[in-house]
Amino acid sequence: MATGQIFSKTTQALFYNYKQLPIQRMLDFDFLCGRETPSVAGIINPGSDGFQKLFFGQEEIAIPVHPTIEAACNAHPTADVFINFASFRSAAASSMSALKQPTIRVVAIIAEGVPESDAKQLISYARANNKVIIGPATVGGIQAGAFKIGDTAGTIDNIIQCKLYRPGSVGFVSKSGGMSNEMYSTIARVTDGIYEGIAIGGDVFPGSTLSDHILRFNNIPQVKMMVVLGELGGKDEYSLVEALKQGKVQKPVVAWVSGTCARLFKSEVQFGHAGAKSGGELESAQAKNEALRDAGAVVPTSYEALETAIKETFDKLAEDGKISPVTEITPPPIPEDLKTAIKSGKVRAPTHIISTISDDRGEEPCYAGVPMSTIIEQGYGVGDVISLLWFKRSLPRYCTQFIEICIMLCADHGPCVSGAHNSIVTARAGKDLVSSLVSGLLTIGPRFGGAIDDAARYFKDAYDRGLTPYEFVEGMKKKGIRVPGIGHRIKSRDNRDKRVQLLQKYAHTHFPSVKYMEYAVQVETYTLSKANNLVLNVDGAIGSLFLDLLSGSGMFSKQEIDEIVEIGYLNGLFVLARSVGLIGHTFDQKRLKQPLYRHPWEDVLYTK
Ligand code: Q5B
Repeated sequence: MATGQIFSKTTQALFYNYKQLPIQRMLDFDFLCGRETPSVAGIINPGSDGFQKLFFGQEEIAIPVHPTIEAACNAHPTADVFINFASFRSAAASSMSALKQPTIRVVAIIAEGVPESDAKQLISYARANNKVIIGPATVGGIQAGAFKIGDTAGTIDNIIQCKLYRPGSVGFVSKSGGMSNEMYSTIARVTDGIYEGIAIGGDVFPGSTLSDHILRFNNIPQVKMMVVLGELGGKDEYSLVEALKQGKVQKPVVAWVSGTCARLFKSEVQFGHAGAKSGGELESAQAKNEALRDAGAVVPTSYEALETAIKETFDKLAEDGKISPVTEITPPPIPEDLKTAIKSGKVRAPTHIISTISDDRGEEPCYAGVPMSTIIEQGYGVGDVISLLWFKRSLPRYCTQFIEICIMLCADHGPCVSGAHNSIVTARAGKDLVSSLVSGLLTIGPRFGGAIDDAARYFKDAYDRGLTPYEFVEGMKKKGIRVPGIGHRIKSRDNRDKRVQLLQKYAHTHFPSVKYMEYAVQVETYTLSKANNLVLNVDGAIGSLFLDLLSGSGMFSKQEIDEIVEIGYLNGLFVLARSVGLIGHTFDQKRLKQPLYRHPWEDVLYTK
């Protein structure tokens, strides 16, 4: 393993797997320390590229995202730390690939549960190539005032409290990441603070060991003393014992191996880390503490006494003039995220969207206040869902059934109508489902399927004003407007539209009143006297009957009915229904592998 410093105030890292929070925490730490460049040079998000927006102080910065480790290393040749947030399944492969990059010097592996055989391969490759691994199963490490890995040291408040924004004189190494947070606080209380802190991780085979880091700290002039927090299980601490005995460590070492309570258990105990289990006597916390003490480390009699031992060691160094006083600085405040500030009630911000029909923030989505489980458990149908999302209320069953009938009757009307034709031509041009569907939907308008709203508007106006069918139709003619809802290309007096008859029959049976529909039939009687195909068509039947539904159900005020007609809700029924058919036609053409459509010349009148 390399000796001395592994990080500095200009160190930059590549971050593997996009995790917004730890990256933002690194950048916040950078800002706190007064770094000029962000410590994250690039993000590797396998398979995707682009940029990710994050904050550097108050400014937003765009950090490049790369699809592969190689691409990231090529783009950022000075970034020499690889922070691996891959899952335990892919951590080994991605770490090996990073170690093989000539630009990468340090690899931090966060994942727990990396197979031991994989860890051994990584370790042997790193040692042979003079690279440093921190982890697996680690939170990472920190060089105070310079560089921090991921979530190390927790929140900004904790970092400020532990004075990690500026260097102190203590080198700290532990197995546990959680305990390292606790120790940063302890060390800040009784010394001038941390110079560098590393959590090597709790696995049986850590990428770098306690003694690796102690020997490294020994070579860093700014580190004046070292603190080690080991734990029961394994023999890692004995390599430190050896180094101490061989006089390889010249600076004071305060050490404690936790897990002395294991002896209170009758059988073997496994603590939180994979490596922390009470094995033979040699692996016990007591034996390791004893050995460290014998080798010359300052080892207290309990964890509680560790703080005093650190203090006494530090005070002695200070008395001996080996520690120069740290220049205290006031770190700049980190701007609070808007979300956090809103949550704490400190600020308020205007919203950009207002929505009243559905809410997905709770345990389950709600449509107009009705939870999804109620919709399913109480057997709601599509009509009920439409009634909740369009009309924001639960309509009586006869109304929602009418909506469902409209959807079923208008779902399709064969391949020759405008919409289906367009979808078919589009599908045969090789376009995708959405394009084919939309191409069909775009034909819906005043002549085809989109006459329901206008039918409702004109029939309502004429009926409410008490116009006779004659006055209404002739008035429309004078204005040059065809009566919406009247007329059909193939349906006629002698070839009635079955859909219209079915809708009328349903309404006669279930609706309290069908006054608008009866008026539309009177209009039809008049238009039929002019031409055979001027029948009440499906748009006209739905438009007039929906007026009856709205006014007869007692569920809508007069003002609400006017608004529904004015806004134009009712073409939505045809759009929704016909989408079913247009999708069907698209699938049909694709299933039949139909070639590109070309209209025959003989079907076109070429004229000048
Ligand atoms: N005349 C539907 O016309 C059609 C008149 C009229 C007064 C009228 C036409 C029309 C209003 C819009 C409407 C919905 C274009 C139709 C639908 C869904 C569908 C479709 C499918 C499905 C048909 C001949 C003479 C002229 C006209 C007069 C025509 N309509 N007068 N009021 N409404 N209707 N659309 O057959 O004196 O000779 O000049 O615009 O409600 O889209 O199945 O295909 O499910 O997919 O082409 O059912 O009625 O008749 O244009 O040759 O006119 O009748 O002024 O008189 P046609 P034209 P004149 S349902």
